[in-house]
Amino acid sequence: MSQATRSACKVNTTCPYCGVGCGVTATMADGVLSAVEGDRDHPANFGRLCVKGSALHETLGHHDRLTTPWVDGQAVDWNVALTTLAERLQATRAAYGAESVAAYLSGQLLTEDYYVANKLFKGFLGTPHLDTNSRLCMASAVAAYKRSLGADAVPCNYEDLEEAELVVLVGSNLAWNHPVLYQRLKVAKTRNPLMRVVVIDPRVTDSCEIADLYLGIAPGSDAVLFNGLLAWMAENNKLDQLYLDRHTESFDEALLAASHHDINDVAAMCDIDPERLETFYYWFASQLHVVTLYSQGVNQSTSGTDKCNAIINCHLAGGKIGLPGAGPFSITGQPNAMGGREVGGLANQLAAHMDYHTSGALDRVTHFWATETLTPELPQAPGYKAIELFDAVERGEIKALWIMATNPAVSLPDAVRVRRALEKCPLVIVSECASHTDLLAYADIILPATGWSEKDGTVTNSERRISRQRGLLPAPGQARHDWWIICETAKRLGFHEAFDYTHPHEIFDEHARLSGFENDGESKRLFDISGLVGLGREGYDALAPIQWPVTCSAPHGTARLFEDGEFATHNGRAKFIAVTPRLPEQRLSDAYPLRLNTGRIRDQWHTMTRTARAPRLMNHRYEPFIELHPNDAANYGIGDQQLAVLSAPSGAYRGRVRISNAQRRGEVFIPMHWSDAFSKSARSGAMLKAITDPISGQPEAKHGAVALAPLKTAWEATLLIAQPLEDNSQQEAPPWCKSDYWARVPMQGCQRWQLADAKPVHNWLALLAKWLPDEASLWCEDSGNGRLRAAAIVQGKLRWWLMVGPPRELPGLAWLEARFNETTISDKHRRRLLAGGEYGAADTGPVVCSCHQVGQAAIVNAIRAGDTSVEALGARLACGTQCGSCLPELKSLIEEERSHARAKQASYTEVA
Ligand SMILES: Nc1nc2c(c(=O)[nH]1)N[C@H]1C(S)=C(S)[C@@H](COP(=O)(O)OP(=O)(O)OC[C@H]3O[C@@H](n4cnc5c(=O)[nH]c(N)nc54)[C@H](O)[C@@H]3O)O[C@H]1N2
Ligand SMILES: Nc1nc2c(c(=O)[nH]1)N[C@H]1C(S)=C(S)[C@@H](COP(=O)(O)OP(=O)(O)OC[C@H]3O[C@@H](n4cnc5c(=O)[nH]c(N)nc54)[C@H](O)[C@@H]3O)O[C@H]1N2
Ligand code: SF4
Ligand SMILES: [Mo]
Repeated sequence: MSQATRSACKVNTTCPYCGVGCGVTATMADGVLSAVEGDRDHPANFGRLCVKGSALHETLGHHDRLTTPWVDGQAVDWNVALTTLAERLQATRAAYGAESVAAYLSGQLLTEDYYVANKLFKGFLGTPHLDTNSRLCMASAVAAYKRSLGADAVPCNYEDLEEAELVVLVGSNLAWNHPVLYQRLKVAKTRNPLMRVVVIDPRVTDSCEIADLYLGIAPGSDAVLFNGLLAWMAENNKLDQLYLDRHTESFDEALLAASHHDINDVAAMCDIDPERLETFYYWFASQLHVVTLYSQGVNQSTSGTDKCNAIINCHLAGGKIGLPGAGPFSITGQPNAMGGREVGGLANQLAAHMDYHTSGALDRVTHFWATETLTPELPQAPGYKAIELFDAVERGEIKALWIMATNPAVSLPDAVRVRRALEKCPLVIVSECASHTDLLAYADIILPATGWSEKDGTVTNSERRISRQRGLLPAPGQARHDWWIICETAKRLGFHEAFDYTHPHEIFDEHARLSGFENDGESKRLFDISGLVGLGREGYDALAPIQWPVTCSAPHGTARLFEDGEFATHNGRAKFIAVTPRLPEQRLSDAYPLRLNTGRIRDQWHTMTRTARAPRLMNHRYEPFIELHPNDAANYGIGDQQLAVLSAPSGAYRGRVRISNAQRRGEVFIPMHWSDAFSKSARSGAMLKAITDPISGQPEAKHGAVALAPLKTAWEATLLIAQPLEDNSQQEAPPWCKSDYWARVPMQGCQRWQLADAKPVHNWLALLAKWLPDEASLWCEDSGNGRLRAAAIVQGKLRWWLMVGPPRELPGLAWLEARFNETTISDKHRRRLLAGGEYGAADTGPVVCSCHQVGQAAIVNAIRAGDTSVEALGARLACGTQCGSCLPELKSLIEEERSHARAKQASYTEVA
């Protein structure tokens, strides 16, 4: 190959994971995306990436991708798929009316995809039933901003976090879920020693690493706490009376509702120490530059909207908004949850930040989309929000449902019922990239979509910043862009002219025009990007990150909103909301006595369809788990690392127990990531009731009620098996999936299966012969204690390796993983195969630093050898020196070792 074709080029794009929206610089060489690094000029991250972002290039490749459309289980070409889709949609509408058709979208679509989907369903199919997974995520934050500030508008930006004197994290594990922002905050705190950080979360998280004060509140008690703060500010003369008079309304009502309890009562209701509470109140009230950053611990609640408003109330009361370093900052989860809201992709919105009841909106949008002559006309009122939508599917009212870029069979609460509803629905259409998701089993029509690195368009991050995602690689097989799929369907439905786009820049242009259309005077909307109209293909391709609004008076975008105290309400005043705190609706009982908290882990993204493709991201937490307080573990007679089962009326969850002082007593935490594609029974969505906030419709995903019991096991085993050569999308589940417990862990060149069952196995070798085509070549058995190790080598290649025994007896698996990637196993390695490592090689333990694959055992040994700072550990082992996501965990390991050493010292002193 010539030198010229080898030359690499760098292209800037945006990370497709969290709402931080980091700029990514991709290195392209010979048509291959060979490396990624943080874009140094992107204002969200200035060159940083977290562990997920920096593994993006490891998640590519065509394996396990959908590459062809399917109709009724048959692979078909696009023409057949689209024609069938259009015919069936048309037939459904003709037989049952426009409102029998619905769409369920995702904050992971690009703005252009979202725009055409919204336009097709609401504008041309005339159905209001189009909602999105942002309902599970941002709906409460949106509703609260609208009630109080008059628009769904995040006032702050990332620099405000750096300029604040006090940052309050409420229900946000920023260190794991918005890691680059967390790193920025951490650096700012080092630069400004006066800056304080408060963490409010029932769980001690890695974000507590930088906390000056931690309030481990009772789940669901946030509104009590912030109401208490409002009352305390009033009592202690900490209100900004001038701001209240000039820029707000309804303060008295809000204060009255907040003044029912004194600080001791509030502390008791939140189950925290009153002195710590008062410290927080004092800090908040005495600083002007306060940012309260909140996320799912607040939003995912049946009173989530009120909780957000209780926070906003305190900011308004102190005039802590519209200033550098101040404001109520709802941090966005998905990469484009904000973009979806901009186009109007929620069931209660119409389009472009216009609601159905917004004065003149229906006429304006009808006019803009030129839908005057259509029957039916635009829907006249809001449609079903996510939970209601699936209820309507179950009732048989919705007959055709198109789901794009989300996996409701896993991520919706009461997911078992969702599956029943999908089974009953006559037409389920799924647009998806991955070939193995739980949802695909329910689809009549499957449409293969392009994914990150292939798609072209825009996303908006948490600070209202619009950035380009750029298409770098060709689509695998017949996969197509989501906007193309939607527009081709629209054309086949007869709407050729309105959907005749040739490139996403044309869609973006229309979206920008609509945002500025009749946007003045009485009908002024805050969301206005008319300054980006007419970019053309070149301007669009070169578009640099920019924060909306972008208008002729703010052509370079707007960093901060409401600086003049003028809000987007009808009279320009921000409205205080009177909040009456409510407890979680899912109540504990004798049968279900434990509070279930669900959330995210550092290295995985949602249902793992993308992050599990990078084996190194599986090493931090490789199995579904249940985090449990030591006293609860003792009460239930469950040891650390033992398997256990949680049950709820709607389902069960099996995972490995992690005993942890980070949990409060009576509360358990499980990750939201595992689906049936990765484990036997570990879907958090199956454990939650589908109860929602009456205003936002957001479900209560943080407050389930469950029972706990040990999982009975006669044996546990770990099986490593070479990757099947063929794509296994159509294969049946392997026989060991009949075991009571399994979890699948993709590794480099092999798959790991963790297995357990209650029935004893009397002859393992006979069972293995049934399970696996290749016979065992080596084994050693200790039947006395039920242990076995075995392996199969075929033509010099390692085919599988098995250990019967608890996983804590496993050797470090990196050595074995390397053997699966060898064409021929050497005699020397063959002799060590059952041991699973070189003679005397130390086990490195579970991986803590994913970037450099450094294990816990190695870190603990280094600490014991005298490396008592993260810098020293970094110098010796390189851990924590790349993305920095593991630094909190390194610190807690150092801390743990210190307290072990202290405890040891104390016991020696006692003896002496
Ligand atoms: N690694 C990773 N990062 C992600 C994602 C991912 O899948 N993986 N997903 C992205 C998305 S879509 C989202 S929405 C964000 C979510 O980001 P976060 O909101 O930070 O994520 P969660 O882990 O769901 O929940 C946050 C915290 O809320 C706490 N909590 C539970 N109940 C309460 C309560 O009653 N009060 C308070 N104050 N806290 C409570 C939990 O203990 C948890 O630590 O993360 C984004 N970033
Ligand atoms: N128990 C519990 N449940 C929760 C939560 C919780 O904290 N606890 N959090 C909720 C929240 S905040 C969220 S955001 C949701 C997330 O939940 P989901 O949206 O269901 O999760 P994902 O795995 O991100 O699903 C996205 C799907 O789209 C596919 N995909 C990726 N890119 C594209 C694309 O460009 N086009 C198409 N067509 N497909 C694509 C992916 O392969 C994947 O299957 O989960 C919610 N559910
Ligand atoms: S912080 Fe979020 S946007 Fe940035 S690299 Fe990590 S996952 Fe991507
Ligand atoms: Mo989310």
